[in-house]
Amino acid sequence: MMDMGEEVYIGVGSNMGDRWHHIQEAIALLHQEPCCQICQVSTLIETTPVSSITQPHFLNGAIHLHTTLSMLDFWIVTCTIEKKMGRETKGDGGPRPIDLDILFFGQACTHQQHLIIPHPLLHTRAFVLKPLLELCPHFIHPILKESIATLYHRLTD
Ligand code: PH2
Ligand code: MG
Ligand code: MG
Repeated sequence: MMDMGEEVYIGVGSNMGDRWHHIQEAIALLHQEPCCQICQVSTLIETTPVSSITQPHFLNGAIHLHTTLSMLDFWIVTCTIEKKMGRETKGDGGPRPIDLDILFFGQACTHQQHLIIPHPLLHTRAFVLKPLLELCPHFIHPILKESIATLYHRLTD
């Protein structure tokens, strides 16, 4: 049987140019990766920026995929796609054509300089939890030990 690898959830966002087209392009580039199998893409939703600077509204969604890559190799894939799509490495939180954030990599946890998994803010952000709620309401956050549905309802109810 084929090794399905790790169950991964990515948050995807765009607030520059043709946002829908950027997200479709990122999905197509992930689809081309031989070690990645896309399972499901959430509905894309228009969201108000959570930001200290004024910037355009986002289109946000989440992607469920399986990968046989290691966490670091998969992270390099996401960074390479961001770069290929014109993402600048300013890290100033300003508008971007594409943002690919690894939310969960199975139940794995890491805390490195540029990579923290699970994403440290995901339980505070409705623009992340709402798309996840559609894909995996019963997925358990490996640190908080609570389901996406519980985290979503705690934030929004
Ligand atoms: N991403 C951020 C900061 N703020 N706000 C929304 N609505 N959507 C995002 O994807 C987003 C944000 C940093 O990556
Ligand atoms: Mg982000
Ligand atoms: Mg990011």
